[in-house]
Amino acid sequence: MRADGSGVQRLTDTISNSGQPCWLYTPTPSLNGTLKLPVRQRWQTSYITPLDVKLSQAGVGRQRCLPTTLAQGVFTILDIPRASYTVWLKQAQALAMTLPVDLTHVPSAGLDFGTLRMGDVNDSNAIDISDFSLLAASFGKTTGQAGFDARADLDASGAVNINDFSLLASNFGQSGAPDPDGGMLSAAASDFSRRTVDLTIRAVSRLRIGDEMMVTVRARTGLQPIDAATLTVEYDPSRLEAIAVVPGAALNHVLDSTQIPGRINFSAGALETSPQGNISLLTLHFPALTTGETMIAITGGDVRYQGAALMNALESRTITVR
Ligand SMILES: [Ca+2]
Ligand SMILES: [Ca+2]
Repeated sequence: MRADGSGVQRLTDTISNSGQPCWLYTPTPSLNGTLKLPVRQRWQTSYITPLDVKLSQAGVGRQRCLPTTLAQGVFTILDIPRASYTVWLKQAQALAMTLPVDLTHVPSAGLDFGTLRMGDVNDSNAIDISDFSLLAASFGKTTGQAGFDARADLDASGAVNINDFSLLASNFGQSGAPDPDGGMLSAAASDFSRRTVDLTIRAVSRLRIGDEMMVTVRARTGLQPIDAATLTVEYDPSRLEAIAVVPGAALNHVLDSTQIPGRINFSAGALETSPQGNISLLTLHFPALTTGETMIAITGGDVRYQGAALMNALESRTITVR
């Protein structure tokens, strides 16, 4: 019985016809959740992990619970008011997910959330280069060592290594189900005084139709080391055609390289080294299709070192095709 007396129903005893009231216990529903944590072994302590669970109706959060999984990957939430809900679940290093549940007429329900998508090192509900950069900062470190960041130890092995990178890379670029309470967790505010890295374009400014132009996108960092970069390059696909995208050698772990006509998205990072100076991030090969003036522009980007945002300016270049 809850403090407000609900959960217990008063009935009149009709069997003995004594006229005395009797009490029938009708428990409020409970939820039994199951999930899998990739790479980790069930029945080991690494499977015990805190969760943030929110029950919402029509997109509005109604109840928040902070259960911890047992070693077999299950958790229970008791005493839930009878209704239908969307259950939003987040583990700090994984993307959030949702499942519907109807607890209107049942004493309990089971929900299988499947395998969590790991890689959200900074608990922002998105997996991007800020997570990669934090992982890179702790790469090769083990529990107890200076610089070890348990958030980057995605498989809870006690070491940040290539297994953690693999988990992050497999989910790179993805976001979790939105928090029903809205404001989810933004990454720590950046120190703008550290934003000193420019993304630049190196290309010939004039070429003849049919010529193949090589365009190199670089990070100009000065003495600032970097460990990850992401960028978008845009161009006019009626005038230029990108036929090859070649990653640079300095950020040698490519996390994303996708292209549609007119746009290239590219993300890469380094785990073992922290390059600095004039770093070639990628080289693009463009044959010129038509004469006239056209532009190649870096329209978005983010450069990181040990999680800190460093990007200052983005460059564009005008190209004349004769
Ligand atoms: Ca994140
Ligand atoms: Ca690990």
